Amino acid sequence: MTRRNLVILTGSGISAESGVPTFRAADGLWEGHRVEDVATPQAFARDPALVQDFYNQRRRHLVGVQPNAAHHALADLAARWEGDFLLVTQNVDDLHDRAHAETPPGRGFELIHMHGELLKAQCTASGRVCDWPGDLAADEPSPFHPAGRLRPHIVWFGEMPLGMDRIERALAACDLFVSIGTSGAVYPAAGFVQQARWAGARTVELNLEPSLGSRLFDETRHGPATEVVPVFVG
Ligand code: BJW
Repeated sequence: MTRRNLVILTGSGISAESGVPTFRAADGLWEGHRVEDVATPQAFARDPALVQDFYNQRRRHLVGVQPNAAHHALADLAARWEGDFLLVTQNVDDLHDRAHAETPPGRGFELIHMHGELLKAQCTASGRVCDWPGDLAADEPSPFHPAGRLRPHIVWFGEMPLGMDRIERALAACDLFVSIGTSGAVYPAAGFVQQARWAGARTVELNLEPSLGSRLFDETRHGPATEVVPVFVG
């Protein structure tokens, strides 16, 4: 692993063995709802109580889970990596944050939660973000703006993912791109491998099974993240 500019993309598969459900597995439904039915601005407008409840329950669950060997392996890698290391996670859990807090990373390290963070809330009027203040009600008033409400700080379908300028710059300059635990079903993240290839990067997939874009990777290793990630990072 001598390459300089590293971009790692993670998805829900990396947190699966911590006990956080993935989205598109058989058990990926929440009380019978597809993620596409609760994770949209339209769903929030239609039934804010249902959507707030979906996220309140997931926050409560998150408090009881821990980072696993795959999160820790990436934190160890970040601590010894000498070049730029951008970790882009689609996950809204805080398991990478906790793993990296235990093993402080090198100076070239950055973590972007491109789909937001469960433990934060956002004002619908001003866009300001705050720490999760406890369970949110359907019409939770915003502390920032009299006409605003607090919504989950989550990027829903049809909304612009976070940090895209930084991610695009890193992909354009990357030497090695590694995708871990994601099905490749959701864009723009699913297109990152192609952008990395255009930049001339080597591309590696670490996933339980071949993803939708598996053929775009130079190397694929399939198995549980807690096994394949520690072996890959060495
Ligand atoms: C393991 C494992 C183990 C299991 N070890 N592995 C038509 C065509 C193309 C695009 C579109 C389209 N129609 C609409 C779009 C755009 C849309 C989109 O992609 N829709 C698709 C459904 C087609 N995207 C958007 O709307 C995004 N915004 C956008 O595009 O803005 C415009 C834009 C323009 C230009 C530039 C940039 C932007 C926003 C997407 C928001 C996604 N939000 C969600 C929910 C919010 C978070 C939450 O509530 O928790 O984010 S959806 C959900 O999917 C979540 C995830 O982050 C995301 C990705 O899922 P992930 O992580 O890949 O999970 P799974 O379950 O799919 O896969 C898990 C994988 O792990 C599997 O492969 C398993 O095998 C594996 N695995 N156990 C290793 N132990």
